[in-house]
Amino acid sequence: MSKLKIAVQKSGRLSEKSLELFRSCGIRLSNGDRTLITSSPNFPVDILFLRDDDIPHYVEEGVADAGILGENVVWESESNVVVNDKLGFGGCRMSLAIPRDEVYTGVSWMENRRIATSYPQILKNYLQKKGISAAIEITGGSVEVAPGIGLADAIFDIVSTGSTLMMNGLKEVEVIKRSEAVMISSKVLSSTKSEILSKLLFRIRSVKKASENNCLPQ
Ligand code: PRT
Ligand code: ZN
Repeated sequence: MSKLKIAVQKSGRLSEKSLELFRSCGIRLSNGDRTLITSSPNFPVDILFLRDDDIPHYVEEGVADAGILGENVVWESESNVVVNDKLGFGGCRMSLAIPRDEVYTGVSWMENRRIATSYPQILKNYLQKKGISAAIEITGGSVEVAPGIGLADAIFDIVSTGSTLMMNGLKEVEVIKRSEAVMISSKVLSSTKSEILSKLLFRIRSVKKASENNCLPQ
């Protein structure tokens, strides 16, 4: 029988919550370590554990049929997949930040500046839309240290509580997008797999609604 292959983050902020989502929908998963793949004994899904950055491409290519990841990663990849539902966890902002002591004069402050980010595509699209020309410095991790070490004048990064910015002497000046975990799927699913996905999304929506109405034990 055909199963729906769903990619989730192997180890990171969304991993536990993604697995919890399946459990809350009554989908049992074998408890083994997160090897590459695990299946469910009571629902036709296989779970694939991957780095989040690989998920859009794998879904686009049909290696996985669906995936759970931050919508920010989907935007950055500009991949051709369906974004189904927002899942209600992993919420964050994608913001521009500058050194605390700078006087911010609006987005034109960014003109001819260097902005460090690990989301160059989203930033490029935003700057283009605003008609701002700036140099984008692509950094893999620890973007927030870039101004302090003289690599950039500003950063574009994910913010949730704001404490990372604060600890690095930065202030948030523009919120460009708001992201959260989403379910994506391939544009070309067989009818059986589409049906499984619909059933899964129906369960997810019911669980979400029930918890919003506080009818489920938390
Ligand atoms: O290994 P892999 O590539 O799979 O994981 P990753 O390291 O790329 O991603 P991970 O696990 O850090 O984050 C997964 C997803 O969680 C992101 O793509 C976002 O959709 C979402 N998310 C939610 C966050 C945050 N909140 C968040 N606060 N991702 C990262 N952060 C980081 C941010 O980059 C910054 O360094 O936390 C810091 C800011 O947090 P505050 O609370 O100090 O503002
Ligand atoms: Zn990643």
